[in-house]
Amino acid sequence: MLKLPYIPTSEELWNGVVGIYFSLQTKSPSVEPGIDRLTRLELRRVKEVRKYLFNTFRDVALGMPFLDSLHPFYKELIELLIDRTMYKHSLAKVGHATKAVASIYRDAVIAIKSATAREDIVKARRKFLARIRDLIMDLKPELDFLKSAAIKLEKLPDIDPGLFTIVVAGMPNVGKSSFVRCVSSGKPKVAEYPFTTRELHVGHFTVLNDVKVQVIDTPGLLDRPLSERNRIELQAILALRHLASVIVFIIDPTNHSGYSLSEQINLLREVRSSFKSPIIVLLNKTDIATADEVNEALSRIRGVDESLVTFQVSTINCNGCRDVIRYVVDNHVIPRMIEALGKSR
Ligand SMILES: Nc1nc2c(ncn2[C@@H]2O[C@H](COP(=O)(O)OP(=O)(O)O)[C@@H](O)[C@H]2O)c(=O)[nH]1
Ligand SMILES: [Mg+2]
Repeated sequence: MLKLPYIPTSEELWNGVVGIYFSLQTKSPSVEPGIDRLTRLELRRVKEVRKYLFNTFRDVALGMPFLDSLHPFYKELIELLIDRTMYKHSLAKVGHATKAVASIYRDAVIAIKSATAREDIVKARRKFLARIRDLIMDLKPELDFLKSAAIKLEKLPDIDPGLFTIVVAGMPNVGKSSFVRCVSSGKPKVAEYPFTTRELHVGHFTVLNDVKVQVIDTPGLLDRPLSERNRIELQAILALRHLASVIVFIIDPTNHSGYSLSEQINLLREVRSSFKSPIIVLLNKTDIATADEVNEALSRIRGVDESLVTFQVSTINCNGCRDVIRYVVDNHVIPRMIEALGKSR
């Protein structure tokens, strides 16, 4: 999702510098060149080194994401993955290194231009390369840190936080994946999610001609009590609140999922108190649920919150799923678009 620059190691940078020196040679090495030619060659070398390091440092310093301008969902996940202070420090240090390169270059140019003999040039070269090497090696901890940060950032889930997003929750086996399949136009995509062994399953559908809606199944995240989570896991789960325009919470009123109604109601209660997003509750498996099971579930749901909107569906054949989507579009997608229109001109 995030497009990241390549982060070289200190060794790679140094090799790059040495490579520039070797690739720039005098045209006919058998002839002993005069001091003017040596001077011109050496000036070209230091200039190329400056350009190479300047571009590389700039690409790293400006190419890595600027935390404060990221969507809060990504920002929260990134801050769980990497040390924010070290990240900012590392980028600042690499950015400043462009200035140090410029100053080392200026000194070298003066020394090379004032050379009157071959030895003066060799001396200027030694000094230039030693200073460049120190600069590069001094950046080692920061470059290593940024490299490992980039590897972690690449694993962030590939989703569009700007889309209207339905987050699907509920205990295992209640029919979450089936629901996502029912409403998605294509095959849901899999996105990695840091801190959990599982992934997100991301589906899409289009409403109102061409408004894209995203529906995310979160196996392993919103399917067991939040109170059982460790701190990091919990934060990774709660980052979803920046994403969830609406939560669809699925309950299996039959005993087929292996989880009792009470366990499911407890999770619903937790999700309701941890997320600000509106919640729509689906009673699933109505193809096999008895009237008693449905009524019992409905009354327990009302016990959590009188005003919760419920739908009865059967995701095995997608019965009722269209009604859910129509409800979400009419009551949440359209109002949000109208609100967004009001903010623009
Ligand atoms: N009878 C019945 N079974 C269903 C229904 N929806 C899902 N299932 C079954 O319940 C099991 C779990 O479904 P799945 O969508 O994988 O649940 P998830 O773990 O919440 O993602 C599967 O065996 C489904 O076939 C339904 O509406 N009726
Ligand atoms: Mg599933």
